[in-house]
Amino acid sequence: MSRATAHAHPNIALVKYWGKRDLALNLPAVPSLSLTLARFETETTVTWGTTEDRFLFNGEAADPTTAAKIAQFLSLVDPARPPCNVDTANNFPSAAGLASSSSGFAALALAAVAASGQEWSKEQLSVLARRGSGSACRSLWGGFVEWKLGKRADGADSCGTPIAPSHWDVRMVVGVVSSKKKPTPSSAGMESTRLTSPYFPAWVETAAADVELGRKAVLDRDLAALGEVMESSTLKMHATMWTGRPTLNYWLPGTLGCLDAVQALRKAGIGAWATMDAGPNVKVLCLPEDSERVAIALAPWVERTDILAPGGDATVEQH
Ligand code: 2P0
Repeated sequence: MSRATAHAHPNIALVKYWGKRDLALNLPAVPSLSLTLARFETETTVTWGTTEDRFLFNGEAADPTTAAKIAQFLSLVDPARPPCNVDTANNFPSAAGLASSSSGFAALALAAVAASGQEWSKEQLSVLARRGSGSACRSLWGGFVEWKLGKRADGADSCGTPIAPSHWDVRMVVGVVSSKKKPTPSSAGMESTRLTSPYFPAWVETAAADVELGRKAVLDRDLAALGEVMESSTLKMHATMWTGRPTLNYWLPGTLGCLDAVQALRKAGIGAWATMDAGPNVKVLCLPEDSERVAIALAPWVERTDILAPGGDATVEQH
């Protein structure tokens, strides 16, 4: 029996991932770019070689769907694996568009491979994390990370890669409009959008150029350029969701309230740009000195705000 514990932070996409070109391997239709966040994290302990599979999620037995997904994921680490225990917990709301699956599968990949006694490169771990959840491949690294589209049919080159050696000290102000579980899981929403939105081809066509703009903005530390491409990618993604059949809308009235507040801040000369994922919550990119003011502007529309700095790499220790 051997045991390892991993810690990973969630990431928020600045240029978004939405749509898959291969469902089984979880290969994306578009490249993407993200920021890993500090403070919010998943802690996962894997015990390799127990008497039966037992999976705990935030202290309770995982539901059957999650348990099946974890069991399958562990078998990717070793198809002849022994029974395992997994104990995973988040210090932030799960399944509310706050990217809990990104830190979840990054931590599970790291802990499972270490507990199994194997040594994999970070790229291999990122490819594994991607199989659990696409966005998880970006959470192996801190700061700004690109998820390459890749060319290979087996997906071995579709993984995260850090794009800036040192962090640029920006802030994400996370406004929790609702912490309820989202009604449509991302995978189902992506597939229905891909199959039915007439805007999906345009979404795919413009994604690489958006990642280019985003990468350049990060390297130049140009917040306005990064904020503009982030908002544009966000609105294009939601436009493809809305125009699918059936339509898919993750926003709530509070989401629009936050967007209005961000536009008012910009009119007042504050550099603030908004992004939303598969949920109603709004994350606002800004500089550290503006973050309190952004949080105050969001307050009428949200349950809570968190001001988050860029986070570091995922880590693991064997014990
Ligand atoms: C992203 N999202 O780039 C996009 C933007 C939500 C909107 O990745 O199906 O949990 O497991 O690959 O990664 C959320 O979806 O989806 C997501 P799967 P994932 O962050």
